[in-house]
Amino acid sequence: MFSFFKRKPKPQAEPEVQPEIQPAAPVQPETPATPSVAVPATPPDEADLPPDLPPDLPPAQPEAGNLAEPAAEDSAEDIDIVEAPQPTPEAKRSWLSRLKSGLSKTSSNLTTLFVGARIDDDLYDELESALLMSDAGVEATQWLLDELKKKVKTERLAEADQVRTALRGLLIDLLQPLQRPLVLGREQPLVMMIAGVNGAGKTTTIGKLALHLQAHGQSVLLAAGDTFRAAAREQLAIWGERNNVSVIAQESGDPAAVAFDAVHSAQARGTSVVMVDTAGRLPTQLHLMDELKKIKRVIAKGMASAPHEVLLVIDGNTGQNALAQVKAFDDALGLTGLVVTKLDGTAKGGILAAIAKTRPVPLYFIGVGEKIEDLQPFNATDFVDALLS
Ligand SMILES: Nc1nc2c(ncn2[C@@H]2O[C@H](COP(=O)(O)OP(=O)(O)OP(=O)(O)O)[C@@H](O)[C@H]2O)c(=O)[nH]1
Ligand SMILES: [Mg+2]
Repeated sequence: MFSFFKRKPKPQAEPEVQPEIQPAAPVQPETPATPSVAVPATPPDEADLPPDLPPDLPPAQPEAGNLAEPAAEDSAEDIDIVEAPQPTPEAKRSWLSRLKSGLSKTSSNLTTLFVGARIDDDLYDELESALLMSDAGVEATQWLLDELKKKVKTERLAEADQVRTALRGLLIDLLQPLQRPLVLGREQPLVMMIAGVNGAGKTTTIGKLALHLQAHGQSVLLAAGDTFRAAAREQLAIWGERNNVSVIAQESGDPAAVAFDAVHSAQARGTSVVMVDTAGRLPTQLHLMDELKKIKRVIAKGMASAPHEVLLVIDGNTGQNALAQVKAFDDALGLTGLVVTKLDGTAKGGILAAIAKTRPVPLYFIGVGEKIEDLQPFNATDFVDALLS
């Protein structure tokens, strides 16, 4: 496993969460939450939710002492970088080689054009085509070409290989701002909502992340917020059962209610991280986008500062459409991070440059396969080296 997250120091051991699948109470539109229950029945309707926690509910538990400060107030000294065991050189090579083979079409297009080339307009034209074909988009392509020409001039580059090295540096500069660690332990629970189009890899990513988080000493609770398909609920439930992670699910009904219930359960149990799965949807399905906004609002009714992370999962093979997805989901939800999956397939990779140039939402993780170790933190230098070697 790579060094993965940042987190605040955690003086207290967290309560153990037993593996279970816990159905939430069914939604009862006319009935308010029963006052006596510790973990409340899910509130019936957004309109009925109180502006703050109702007095009978257990408060969020910052007094647990370990996780109370918001990230904005953290100083660099407050945060420990969690050094996960470093991967063996073979494991890292294997992961990088899968990334490289996934991006091989783009890398061969980008690298062959420099072989034995003269630095002239033809080279720039070919580079422009290769970047556009890699899904980098017009804006990022133009920026890269302009900057590259400037560098060639100011640094008096005379060899094609030097131009390639200059391109590498520019790509790293462009992608570096996307490389950000997910900071753990800044809230308890840390609530993460996961959205994306159908089949992007949301549920699989949640499963992989849950195991990574557990490996970092975090207890995890999942909310099966994909209430459209029974199969989706079961996918998460079976996954949770196998991996000792609790799942809050509901036979049918409102995904916002499931999310709300999960947040309260996590507060009551002292769980570190809640991940809310959601059903896949296209940004053009406005009523479904409204439903996502409602889930977000209702989570905030359960815990005012939540959700702390709103992640969009993107299939790396969707080309320029991925950029449209980032814009639409960001406009609707205010994204805090991205996960790009399936970079082991036929992905072209340039889409990351387009995202960095037009909507630079942090890219926390990239996926290069279906196994748990196939999800790794995004590293701009490794990625660019996979693209240009
Ligand atoms: N090759 C490859 N497959 C992946 C990766 N991530 C997810 N998948 C596969 O993509 C398929 C869809 O994954 P899900 O996690 O069910 O996607 P989802 O976004 O939850 O789908 P819906 O809930 O139907 O919207 C599954 O077969 C996963 O195994 C990846 O990084 N590489
Ligand atoms: Mg799913």
